[in-house]
Amino acid sequence: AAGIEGAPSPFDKGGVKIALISYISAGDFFQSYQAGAKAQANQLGIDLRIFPGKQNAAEQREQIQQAINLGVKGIVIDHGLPESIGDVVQQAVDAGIKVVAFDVNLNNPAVPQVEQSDHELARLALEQAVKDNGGSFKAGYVYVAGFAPLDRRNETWEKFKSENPAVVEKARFGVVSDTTATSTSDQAKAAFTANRDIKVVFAPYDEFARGVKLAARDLGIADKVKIYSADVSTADIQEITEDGSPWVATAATNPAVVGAVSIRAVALKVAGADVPLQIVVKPVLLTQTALREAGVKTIEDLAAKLPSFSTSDAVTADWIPAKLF
Ligand code: SR1
Repeated sequence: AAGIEGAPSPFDKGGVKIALISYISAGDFFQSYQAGAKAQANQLGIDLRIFPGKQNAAEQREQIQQAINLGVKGIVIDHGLPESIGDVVQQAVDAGIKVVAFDVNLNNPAVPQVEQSDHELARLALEQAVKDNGGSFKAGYVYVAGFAPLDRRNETWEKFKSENPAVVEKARFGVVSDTTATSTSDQAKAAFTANRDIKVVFAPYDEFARGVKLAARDLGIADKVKIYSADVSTADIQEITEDGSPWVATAATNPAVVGAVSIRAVALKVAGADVPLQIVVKPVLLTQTALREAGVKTIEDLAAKLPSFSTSDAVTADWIPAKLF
């Protein structure tokens, strides 16, 4: 890959090897995240090595070791379980490799973390739930502990419940696997069947929301429940806006932008620039009503209507092209 004129070393020469090591690659969010990372890497002449995630902690650990042996200059760790990778990440840092994490708390002062302001994201979705349903309802909640973004969103859910004592969590369930939506759907069916008074489901991951929607449709109760989620993709927009959909709002960033920001952060570190320890990409609230009224059918439509959705001014520099796509 060609170097960039006027860029600091080593980006002036091009071909800088960077590894993107994911814990999860399946699903719209992660595919779009990787597409954004690739697009930004291409613009910076980076030789990006993508290690696909298979929800396997041992494999992710091994991939970090492989990246160290490949002689990469930087590594982006996209999700993961801190307890299984913390020591190999430290090995990378000790070898002089610049590391950036996305949505995994490595508690390492040498490793900045990119995140989507998960507290705000959860707050936006829950405020909409109160607007639509009032402050008193029986809820289902989808959560799997151990994933940094879900843990942060959970902090907001717990705070929300303590501030809204008439919101009662009747069932808690969730699975993160290579079949997240269908496995969550099976659990949602059991939860709905045992708790017929659940009217609102907080499902702060689009694969969770998709599973809950499937369960509601299969049980014939799609007109009796409302789903509030995180994340957005073209497929999500179609599911949200279709006739009779119970999925009524989501709070989301553009995952491609988050991928691009992750690459920029590691590139800046490789170039010797200072990068803040916490790098935030802000979410927006997208309601079913607003999407329908604006005729938004795809992520591209959304970006056209909401220009701020396609850009982030987080971690940038004059030698980094401002426009991603
Ligand atoms: C299993 S964690 C899933 C979440 O990671 C990213 O933060 C996405 O927003 C998704 O909701």
